[in-house]
Amino acid sequence: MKRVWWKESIVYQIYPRSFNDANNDGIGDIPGIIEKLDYIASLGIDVIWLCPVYKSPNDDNGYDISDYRNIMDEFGSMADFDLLLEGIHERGMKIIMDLVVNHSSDEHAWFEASKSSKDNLYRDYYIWKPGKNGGPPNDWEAFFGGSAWQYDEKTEEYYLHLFTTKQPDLNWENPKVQSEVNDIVKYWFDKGVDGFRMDVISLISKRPEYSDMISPVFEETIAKQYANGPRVHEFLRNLNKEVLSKYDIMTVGEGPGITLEHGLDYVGEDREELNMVFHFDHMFMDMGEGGKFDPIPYSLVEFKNVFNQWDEKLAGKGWGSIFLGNHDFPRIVSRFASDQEHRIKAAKLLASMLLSMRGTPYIYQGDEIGMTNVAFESPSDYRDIETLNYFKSLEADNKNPLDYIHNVHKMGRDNARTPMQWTDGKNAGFSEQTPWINLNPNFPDINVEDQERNTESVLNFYRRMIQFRKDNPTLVYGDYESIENNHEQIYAYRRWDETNEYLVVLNFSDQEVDFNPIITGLELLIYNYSDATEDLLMRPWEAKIFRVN
Ligand code: ISL
Ligand code: CA
Repeated sequence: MKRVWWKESIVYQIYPRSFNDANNDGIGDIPGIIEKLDYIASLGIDVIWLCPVYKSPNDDNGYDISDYRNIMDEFGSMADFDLLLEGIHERGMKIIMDLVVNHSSDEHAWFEASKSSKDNLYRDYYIWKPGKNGGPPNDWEAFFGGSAWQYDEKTEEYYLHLFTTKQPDLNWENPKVQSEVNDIVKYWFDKGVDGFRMDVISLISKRPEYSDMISPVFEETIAKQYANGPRVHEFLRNLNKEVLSKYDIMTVGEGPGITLEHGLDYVGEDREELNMVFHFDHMFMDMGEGGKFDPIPYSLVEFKNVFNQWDEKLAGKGWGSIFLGNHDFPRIVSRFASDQEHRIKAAKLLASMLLSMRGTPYIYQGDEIGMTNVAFESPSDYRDIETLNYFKSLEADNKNPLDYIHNVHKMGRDNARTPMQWTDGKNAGFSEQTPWINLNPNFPDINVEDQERNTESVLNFYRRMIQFRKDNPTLVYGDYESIENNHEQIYAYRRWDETNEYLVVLNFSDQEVDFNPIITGLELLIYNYSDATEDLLMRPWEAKIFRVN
């Protein structure tokens, strides 16, 4: 496998609104990030992925952009951004931005022009269709509920929005839209940014038939109808040829609907499209028939299977990304491990996994201290548009949101959006002002300051694990093979190359497990119980990494 920096990098994702508030208005901002750059560097991070900071009316917290070349007022100014960029580069780190070009904000000048008349120059920047039988052009549903079409009285047509009504989809069939995107990307590269995470890039090419939904199961409709449209690869190859290929940058495409079958089409080394994708095969495993807010338990066997299949598919041909959560999903320790009595061990176990797999690891802010889900009591404590729409839809069905709030406690996106817990002081050191969203009340127990002082903290475990990966390129490039795939509690795998071999054993359960594969010559290197020994009698949430001699 060809050696390149982005394969060897460890990425840290920042959700600016919830990271650190420097001017004390209750909202995280760019100067707040600058204050914490030494902290991020101290973890051993190579690349920061910054969620959107562009001008936006914040219907979807910055994923609705009204100006791609300016900074959101609440986050600071372009001068602040330039300082951030400089501060990151000075510390030997890189920065990737979020590129949200499946849709813009309805307050973008393009859309304002587009909706003003049928014959204006920007009409075809978006997707407009006449209605059918007095209703929308088809029965497509939006990701966050309701029809994906919005009627506009002025020109008497509907526009497509796969997300909220304030996020109209751009029309990539229009070559002018493609060249606008090229120019935006070039603008940021010329400023010095080191790459992009591309939001819902799997959705940019629409199937021209616009036929009705093919399945009542929304996931299936996404995969077979919304995603991987006929021209997506042509669009990405053009972007690559015109802009990406001219810079030493990294790209990671986000993709609902990017299944095993499609992965290599995006990231195959011969494809000249993207470096990596985020697929969601392990992100939808615990959603029942009713979708996101109908959670079901996940099975470890299935979870391992997802990682095994993807690794096998990409091996030698493309590169993977390893992540367990982000700003759209529950906290990883609450979702895939345990946030009760074993929380600290469980968080370290997940760190052991994230940082020992083949593929570039992505750490979401707060996971490095083991932050957990939050259970707000009242629907009015929630801020996320997806969650608010869910409450609205319940009310529309004459149901009481309070009877369903437990689903939001489990799955809601705000779980990952409570402010970063820096200290046990006022507002967890996030801000002097009441934050835009409530804190998780557990901040007196879970915070950076406390964990800095404790050598056995989750935070210091992350530091050790990151250093361990850096010292051992075998963990980056070496082969991967999982053993005992049908074991329901243990995830165990080997990583090896010509010179080294490691064995990772992770007990994903509250029970003690006597795990007995026949492997000799084990030398214990990394562990999350201070009195760990070389045997494989695995205590609850115990993690061990061995050298195999
Ligand atoms: O969060 C999800 C479902 O609850 C995902 O399906 C998510 O909507 C999807 O992965 C796309 O996410 C990205 O684009 C959205 C934005 O709201 C998310 O924050 C972003 O990560 C629209 O831009
Ligand atoms: Ca602020």
